[in-house]
Amino acid sequence: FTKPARPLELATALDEVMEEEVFEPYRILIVDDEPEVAQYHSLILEEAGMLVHELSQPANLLATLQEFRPDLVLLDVYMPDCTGQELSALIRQFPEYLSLPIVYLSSETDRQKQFSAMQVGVEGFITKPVIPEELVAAVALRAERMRSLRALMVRDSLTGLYNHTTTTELIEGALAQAKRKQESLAMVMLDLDSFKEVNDNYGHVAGDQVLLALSRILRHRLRTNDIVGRYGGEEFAILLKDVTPQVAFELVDQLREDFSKIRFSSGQQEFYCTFSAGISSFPFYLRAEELRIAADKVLYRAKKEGRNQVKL
Ligand code: GH3
Ligand code: MG
Ligand code: MG
Ligand code: MG
Repeated sequence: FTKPARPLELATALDEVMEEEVFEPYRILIVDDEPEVAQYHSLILEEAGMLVHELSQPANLLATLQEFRPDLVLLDVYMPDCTGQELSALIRQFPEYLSLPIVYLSSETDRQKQFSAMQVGVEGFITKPVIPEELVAAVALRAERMRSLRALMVRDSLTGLYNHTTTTELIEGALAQAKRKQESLAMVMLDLDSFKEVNDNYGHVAGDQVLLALSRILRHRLRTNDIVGRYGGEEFAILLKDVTPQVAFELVDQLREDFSKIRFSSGQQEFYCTFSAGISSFPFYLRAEELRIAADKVLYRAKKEGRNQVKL
């Protein structure tokens, strides 16, 4: 048999979308009591394309970490008010900063002192004066590792979409923003139809392929600003920003129709798969939990009335 061209082309186009990642510059925080020293290091890193924030007042460290969200902290060891060790120990008290790379940047050349300074969970020691290439390489390597680790923590491993926890957090944030900007929002709860049967009839691997195809089409079609998460096993939560419920409906219904045309195969067998979706909206509902419950209720109605449909 010959397969129609469309699903294949679609699959390839979707693979390309998955490959392309937007590169965000590494965010580096430099803590040094001497602004000229910080500026010099900052310049080297900025020239390598990184985004640098300089901090000369260690007292503001925690607030700065929260606001700037660095991928790595470059820490001076000797400062008038406190030592680098004390600051590292402080940072490591917070679970969310346990894996944040901290690297000392100091003129201390005494090995023993370097070693004891690193006892508080610090990743490395770069001695001043720095060799620019070495500084860039040491920082880039660790910042990249931090990025990968973060990606693992926020995303679902099968689909690459946001996981349940991240989705919930992002939706809360988007809702707060919509309130400030007085914009509308639509929340979509989407669930694959009779997915247990898909697994039973075609196997778990084929089921995973369906999940992947759906997540790809969602990522491909929605705006980068929208939030798409794998909320549960075969359940997805989507938040569409600045749209009316009607526009959201049309968009999701088109997605439903296109997805239902994707042909899947398992061995010699071929099959199609559909989803149902329920939509709720802000400002009709004001809280994230209310939005989710409302969308869930509408989804339930879509299921009861025959599946493969989107309801408002
Ligand atoms: P409905 O149309 O009412 O939603 O029926 P359903 O069969 O989709 O719903 P049900 O909740 O009974 O079954 C969901 C199935 O999704 C069962 C579970 O094995 C499957 N599933 C959940 N996560 C995964 C996964 O990661 N991979 C695969 N292959 N299947 C999964
Ligand atoms: Mg100093
Ligand atoms: Mg289902
Ligand atoms: Mg379900």
